[in-house]
This record gives sequence, C-alpha cells and structure tokens, in this order.
Amino acid sequence: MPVNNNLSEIESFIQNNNEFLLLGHENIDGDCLGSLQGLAYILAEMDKDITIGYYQALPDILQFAVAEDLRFSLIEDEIPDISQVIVLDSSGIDRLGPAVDISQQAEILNIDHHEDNNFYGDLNYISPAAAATGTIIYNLAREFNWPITDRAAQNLVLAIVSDTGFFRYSNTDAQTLATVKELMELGADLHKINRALYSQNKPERMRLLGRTLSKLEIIAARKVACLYIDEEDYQQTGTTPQDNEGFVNYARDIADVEVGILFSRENNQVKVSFRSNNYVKVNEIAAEFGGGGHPRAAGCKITGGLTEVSKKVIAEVKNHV
Ligand SMILES: [Mn+2]
Repeated sequence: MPVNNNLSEIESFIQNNNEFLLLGHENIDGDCLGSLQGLAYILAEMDKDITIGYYQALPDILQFAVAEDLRFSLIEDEIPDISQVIVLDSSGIDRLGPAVDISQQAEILNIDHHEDNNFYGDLNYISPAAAATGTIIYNLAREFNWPITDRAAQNLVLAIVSDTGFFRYSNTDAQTLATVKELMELGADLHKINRALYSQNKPERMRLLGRTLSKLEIIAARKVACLYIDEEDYQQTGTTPQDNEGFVNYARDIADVEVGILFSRENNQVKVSFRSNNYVKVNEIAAEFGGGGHPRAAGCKITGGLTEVSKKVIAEVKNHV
C-alpha cells in the first residue's frame, strides 16, 4: 500500500521551486477547475510563476468560473516545458489525456481525493476522506500558512460545492461546512456560485433533459433507474454531450432507487455515468468496464451501441443491488 509523502516534503517541493504547471483531468468538472484556479491564485500570491494546462472541452456551465487573470495553456496544442507539475483531482495519469506522458519530462506532485488513486506522482498527497480536492488545497494552505485571497477562496468553494452537490451528498460532513464557512469569511460568495451553477440553463439543454427523462426506465425491482441519450438527441436539440452534466442525478433521485445510470452515446462509444444512494459501490462496477471514480459516483466508456452496452452494464449492476 503506497503512502503519502510527509507534509514537509510537499512544502519543500513548493518552496524550492518557482515555476509550476498545474494540470487536472480531461472532462473537467467544478472540483477540478476550482482546485486548479484556487491553487493557482494561492501560489501566484506567493510570487510563483503559474501556468494552468487545460483541454478543449470545458462545459458551458463552468464558463462563468474561468479566471481571466490567470495564465492558461491549451494542452492539445503543446505541453509547456515546465519541470514541476502539480496534478489535481486525477486518480491516474491516464486521466491527463494528451499530457499522459508528462512524467517523462517533469517532476509530479499528485494531489487528489479519489480512493482509487494509484500514486503516480514523484510526490503524492492523497486524502480520500476529503469531500473534494478543493478541501485538500484549503487544508494544505492552512497547514503551510499560504495566502488564501478572496479569488482563491471563491474557487475552492466552487470545488467543494461541485463535489458535494451543493452539500446534498453523503460526503458533506461538519468539516466540509467548517471549511466553507472559513472560505466565506475569506470572501467567497456562495450565492453567486449557486446562481451560476443552477439558474443559467440554456433552453437547448432543457430540451435535451426533456427527451432524456421521457426515456426513463425503472428496473431490478425499482432499485435501478436508467436514462439514455442517443446521438440524435444531441443533434435534434442542438446540444453536445457536455450539456448532459448532472442528468444522471435525476435517475438517482427517484424513490426506492439505489443506482441511477446515464448512458450517453458519443463518438462511437457509450459514456456510462453511475450514481448510487446508500450501499452499491459504483466505482467497483465502473472498474469492471475499465472506468473508475467514487463509491457513490463513477463512470466508464464502453465501445458499442446504446442497446448493446446498456444490456451488458445492467446485467452487471443487477449483481450489485
Ligand atoms: Mn473531485
């Protein structure tokens, strides 16, 4: 069982270097973006030279949060030649897409909260107890007396609310709320994030949601709920797979349902998103299909058509409920 580096080793890595590339995972989510930008603001305040590597696909819903005053570099174009890299919220190096080979050219500090993180860094700091990677960044900043500006605080709150479903998921504990309280005292505006995340839906996305919900299937003695999106659903509504963010929760949030699944057909593959309520470890199901995630939220990508893939997946899920 690999172990974390000592906090002093993490601190030295930051103190002894001046330039850092910050990377997150492909299909960026709110925890990843908030953690990247939050840490970038903290390190910039310490006069470090920070570049955030990003990928082409940034969900519309997160556009509001992109910091105009930080330096970004599109990873698909070129991976910046920076020798110290901090990777956030990514359970494996394969989550880095075009930057998958980064460890050959750089020293990596891996900071994450996924319990299946495989300690791919030269330095590793993994805390599965943390509700979000943003929580870990906050704790490290407190530990080392790093400066948390109001912009950093705003981003760390974005990270935490994203991975806790705005404090609705079971990973929301007293520590999470205490952290957010302190971040609000440092200037974070919770209401602004709430409005931006939940009250700015595009009509196209709502039409896609309508089509998706109309295909709801309840199976396995009402314990499993499935939603399906085919390529034509995207075409007909003028949307892309990025617009299905959060749809899987509608399947999970049905009375008596333990596992909610969203099957989305994209690029000759089916992206399968799993959510569970109480006892099914959906990361174990996802892992059987080459994916991963958390016990209550996980996913995988499987080559094939919607019917074929969903049949296979449902058969496996039935063994777990
Ligand atoms: Mn996360």
